[in-house]
Amino acid sequence: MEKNFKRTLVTCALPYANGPLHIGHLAGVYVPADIYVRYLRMRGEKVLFVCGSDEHGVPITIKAKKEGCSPQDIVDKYHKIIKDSFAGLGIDFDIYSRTSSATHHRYSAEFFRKLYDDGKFIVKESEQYYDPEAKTFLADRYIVGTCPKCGNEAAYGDQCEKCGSTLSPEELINPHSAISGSEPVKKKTKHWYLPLDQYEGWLKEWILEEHKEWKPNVYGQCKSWLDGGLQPRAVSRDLDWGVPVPVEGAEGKVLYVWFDAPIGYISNTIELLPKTWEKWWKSQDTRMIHFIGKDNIVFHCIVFPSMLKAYGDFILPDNVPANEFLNLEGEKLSTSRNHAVWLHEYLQDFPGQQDVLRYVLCANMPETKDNDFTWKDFQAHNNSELVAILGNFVNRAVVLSHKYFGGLVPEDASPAPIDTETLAQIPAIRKSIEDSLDNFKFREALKGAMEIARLGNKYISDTEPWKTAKTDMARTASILNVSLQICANLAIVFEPFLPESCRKLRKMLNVNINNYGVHTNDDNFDTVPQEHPEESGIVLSWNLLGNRNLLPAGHRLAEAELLFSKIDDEAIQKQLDKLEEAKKANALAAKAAAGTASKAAPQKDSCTFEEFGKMDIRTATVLEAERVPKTDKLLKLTIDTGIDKRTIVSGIAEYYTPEQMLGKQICILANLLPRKIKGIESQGMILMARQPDGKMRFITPEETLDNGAEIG
Ligand code: B3M
Ligand code: ZN
Repeated sequence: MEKNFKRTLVTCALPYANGPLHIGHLAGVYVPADIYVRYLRMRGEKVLFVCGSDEHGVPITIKAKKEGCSPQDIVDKYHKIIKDSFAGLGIDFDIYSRTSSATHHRYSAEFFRKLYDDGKFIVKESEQYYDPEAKTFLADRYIVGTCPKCGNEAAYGDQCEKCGSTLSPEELINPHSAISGSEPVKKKTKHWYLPLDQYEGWLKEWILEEHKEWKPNVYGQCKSWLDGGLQPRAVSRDLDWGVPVPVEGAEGKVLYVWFDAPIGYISNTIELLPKTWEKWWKSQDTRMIHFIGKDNIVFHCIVFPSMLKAYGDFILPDNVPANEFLNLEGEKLSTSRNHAVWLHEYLQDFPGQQDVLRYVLCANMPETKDNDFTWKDFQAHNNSELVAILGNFVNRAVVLSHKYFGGLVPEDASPAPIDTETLAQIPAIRKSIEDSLDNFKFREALKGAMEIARLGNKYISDTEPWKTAKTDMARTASILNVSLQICANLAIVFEPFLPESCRKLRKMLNVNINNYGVHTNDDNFDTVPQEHPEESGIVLSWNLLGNRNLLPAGHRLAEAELLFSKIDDEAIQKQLDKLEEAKKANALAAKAAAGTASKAAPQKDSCTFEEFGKMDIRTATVLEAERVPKTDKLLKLTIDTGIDKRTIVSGIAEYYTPEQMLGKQICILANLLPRKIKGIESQGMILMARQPDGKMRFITPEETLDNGAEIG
């Protein structure tokens, strides 16, 4: 943090409001961002923490069609689920708004219009797929067909979700519109493009030269994009869900979702701070940090900065500490396969244990490479670290202080070497935690915090105040004083990582925290502690970390409360079973899909309506049935067609006995030219359905009809 800045704007990728969030999102983006913001605030920095739902884009409209509701219904539903999950996990944004808000629509249209008026776009005509029946252009996602690589009949025009191949609509076999089912045609359309190629030189300088400090995964991805050469990118789409393009003659067009979504960071700031938002976006002494996952790097490092640069007065991100992906039990997290731990379900299954998930996800954060979450590891982190070390130490210190000193902080009258040596280690640990956090190394920082808890736990185990209490109360007082000072230090150092547990810990210690960040209005950062200020004059903040005298002798403690509790094997097994069930359901679905995809006989050549109309298909009833001698497969049937009584020879003896046939109502092709089979004239054909495995069954009307009823 060499640069001289006065405030920090922290943004988190706006989650798509087309589904709930899972632990991958949390570990990749929101936990690190929240830790970082809490840390800065405790250091007394002014921070604005902005997020919201990304509510536009084609997937939302597809989901709405599938569920038979409007896109607005979809985003309303998931916006709420997502927002509640964040609150449940203590991810504490200053604003969590949405891109369907009026402010966002107005501001993103204004942003586009300014670039348009300044001549920053180019206009291109191109041929795009069009649904002639629904009279609408089709995004690649809206075109469905058979995957040329794996035969999946429900592949999208941009991707096959079964085999994971990236596709273009041209590659699909039998492409059809997801809206009407008709075959798409190509049609000319006009779109606005941001000519990224014109920004390439500037981007190379700005990123590759001036931001060598960015994380290697981020820098590397930017470099490979820039080395590959940039192309103009369309910023509009033919779609009816989104922000309408604010230009005449642009009916039926909206801003491309990746154009309007990052503007959501700005419009959400405007919504919160209508008068002073520009200070956060346009003054050089503001530092902006984008927290995102690795799939969003190009948009945040290349596209959005180019948009901001094109506009003019905006600041650019100072850093974009993108993470890699989190896997689950050794496999990729997958929304469509339901291989995920959903946050709203976690919060239900583990009430009050949000910090455990924050802790485990931070300990396994995919900072430099993809990483794995397993439920066993989750249990181990909880039981052997949070419960056995941090929780156990705090509990012993507070409970013993109540037991021997009536809940008052005892006096440390005669410090022993072990006391001073233990406390003396904290400042160095603090230094290394700060280094880690300043460089977005959250796992390392968490390890540092845990080191202080280990230190305390070891100290109290080594000094055994429950034993000294029998012989030496002065010594016991010193030990518990030191232990409580360590507890107060823990309340500071863990606040960014485990906010709910630290709230409990502060309550036990009867202290407050100054996290400086709470917004009351446009210009006012409230620096007054928010918690029970009347009870205690003690206010913790980051700059006190390492201090040996946070709690004065005589200070009253509140009752001890357990910070963490053991998670048993049963709870873990339940989660593993849940994943296993999802797997089984997937396997079944895949089997069913593979069955229909590969085994069903290919469709025959097309016939015309007239050709079909020539067939005289009727209901009829079997009057007599007998085997045709010397054959295995043939039955001779006498049937009543409603027109006449006639004979039909049919190859169904493998599937039906003559007795089973008597009295059955069936369907026949009545006007098939007669043919001789084994010397018998067969006058028509019985309609049968043949399964891929060869099994045959009659087509019979749903209820008995008159014979001779016409079918067609
Ligand atoms: N909604 C994409 C994603 O979740 C997206 C982020 C927008 S950030 C401006 O991957
Ligand atoms: Zn495929």
